[in-house]
Amino acid sequence: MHRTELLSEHCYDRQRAEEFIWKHVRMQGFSRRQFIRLLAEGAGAAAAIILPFQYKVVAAETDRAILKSAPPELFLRSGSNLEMRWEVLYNRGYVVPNNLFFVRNNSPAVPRVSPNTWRLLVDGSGVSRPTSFTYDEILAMPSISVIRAIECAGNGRNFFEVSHGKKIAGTPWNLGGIGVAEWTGVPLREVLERASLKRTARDVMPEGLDEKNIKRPIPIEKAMADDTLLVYAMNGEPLPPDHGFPMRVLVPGWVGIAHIKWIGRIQVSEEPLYSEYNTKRYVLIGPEYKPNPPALGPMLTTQKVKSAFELPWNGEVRSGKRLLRGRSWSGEGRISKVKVSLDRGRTWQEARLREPNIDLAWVRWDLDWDARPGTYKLQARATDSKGNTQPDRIPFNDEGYSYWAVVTHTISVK
Ligand SMILES: Nc1nc2c(c(=O)[nH]1)N[C@H]1C(S)=C(S)[C@@H](COP(=O)(O)O)O[C@H]1N2
Ligand SMILES: [Mo]
Repeated sequence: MHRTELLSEHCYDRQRAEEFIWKHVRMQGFSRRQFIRLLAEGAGAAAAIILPFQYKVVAAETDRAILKSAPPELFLRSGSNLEMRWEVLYNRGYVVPNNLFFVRNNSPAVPRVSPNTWRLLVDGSGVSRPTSFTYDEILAMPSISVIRAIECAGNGRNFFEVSHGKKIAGTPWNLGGIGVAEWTGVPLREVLERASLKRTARDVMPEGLDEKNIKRPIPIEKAMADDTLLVYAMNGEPLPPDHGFPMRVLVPGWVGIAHIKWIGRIQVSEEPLYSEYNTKRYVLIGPEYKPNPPALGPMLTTQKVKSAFELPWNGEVRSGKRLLRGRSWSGEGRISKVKVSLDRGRTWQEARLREPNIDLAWVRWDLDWDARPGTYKLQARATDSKGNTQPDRIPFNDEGYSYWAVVTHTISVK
């Protein structure tokens, strides 16, 4: 098969499926000719006859685009996506409760999966014993809980319009495409090892059961990290349907799209894996970015350092003494410093950081503010533990990913 053909997901998947089935029929003593005949009956059918488990991921029933209630005072809705309103965090704690957590669905509907029939298939050239797990089998494995952020790569997209004067198609996030939760699950490493992970494994591609079968590869090193999890609980509750029930992956620090929801399959490969989500989308395309074949530009991996105020956009607050609050975060570490300006960057004050300050999650900060009537141009600039500081301006990219420059938040005090 030609290289270009492998860029088509369909060709690629078909070729992989055939290789996989061929390996198994050979193990069971079938001849090449019998294999070809089986293929002619359809790869799926062949797989069902020979394999002790279903090759194709189980089909899922679909439901509405979003299941949780999304009143306009809590969320900004855009199609199948819900943006968190930052002001709702003002009187909350460190984690974002499940009912307030943002939602980003690429497929038109939430798949409904029964934990009784659900299976997770781990297969591909990178494992020597393809294995399928039931819900209960995974629940019975040793689990851990970690507090981490999930943030959409497009979070902040709207600000490209402000900084570069260009409106970009795609979910119009302000900065509410992020949330922090406590995630409970089994280290992905554990699951891969139970399928006899090969030392030569290179890439790991979790695949969703939603209509678009969303999938995006991560390198084996990231898949084996202590806090990369197969997640089944969120803030102490079973993972809600909108967030990937029965299970999703957590890939700390990485772009939201890496955290595949409604997972049905994990392909492990000795060869680099590609999907349109790391070749055509979720890559940086623009005058200042070079193509990165087979990807159209640099692939997005870790999230940048950013900040937001716990205030409504273009909102109003009553005059008086108050705590001006916000949060800052980074996909590369924890936050070491936050500076705040009330006058669009003319003068700066250092904000007080409040515990906890967890790596790859966020930190809450505040500043005493004697808010007198008038219009304020608030800015916050964070620095993370790797020394990355939010810049004033970043280069444009066509899809509007990764807006991490300082944002001006206008507030009028009445
Ligand atoms: N299967 C599947 N997984 C998915 C998505 C999707 O559409 N389908 N969206 C991704 C994107 S783009 C983001 S930002 C996060 C959002 O997670 P949340 O909806 O739980 O907040 O899930 C990711 N995982
Ligand atoms: Mo996303």
